[in-house]
Amino acid sequence: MTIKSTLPPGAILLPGFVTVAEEEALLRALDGGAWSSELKRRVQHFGYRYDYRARAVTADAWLGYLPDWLMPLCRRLETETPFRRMPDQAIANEYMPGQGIAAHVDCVPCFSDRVASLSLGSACEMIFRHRETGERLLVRLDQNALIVLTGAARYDWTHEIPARKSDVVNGERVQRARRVSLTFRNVVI
Ligand SMILES: O=C(O)CCC(=O)C(=O)O
Repeated sequence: MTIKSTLPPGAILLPGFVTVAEEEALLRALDGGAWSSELKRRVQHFGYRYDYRARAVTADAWLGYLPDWLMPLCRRLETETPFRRMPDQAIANEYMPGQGIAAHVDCVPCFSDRVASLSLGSACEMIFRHRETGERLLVRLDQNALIVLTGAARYDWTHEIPARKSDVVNGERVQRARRVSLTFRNVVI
């Protein structure tokens, strides 16, 4: 069965949110930082540490303010996107070919009502699944695009990235390359 290619209600996609030069600078800054291998994919946490086991952010999880190099992007999230505020937490995820992220809704008691994710390095397919009806939607997240999840997309649909080495895009098999995402949130504690 083919999956409909459309955004779930409440999801807003902003293609080309950063330029190639900005993308390179963000990737350089991330690769100059300390990637953690606590999961199958490597991650970096900024602002607050998210505890994957407890599925929680605790008050003692504060890591400090978001780094200066993220500030221009954070200001743009506040003024130019439906995210509409300064985030205080960010997680970078690195996906090598074959890696993905399991279906989930971002922790509801931990994070506020908006989540924004920027795709760097390459594109990917994100699958949304309605928590009650099981309906599935396929969304292509292009390199340098930003997706903002609000409303139903934030709460009523899970999102996931299938762990695959290639995807079929417009009928053609495309090998995956390294993708790094930067996901922004506001902690509620
Ligand atoms: O890689 C992405 O764009 C999504 C990341 C994500 O869903 C998460 O960090 O919870």
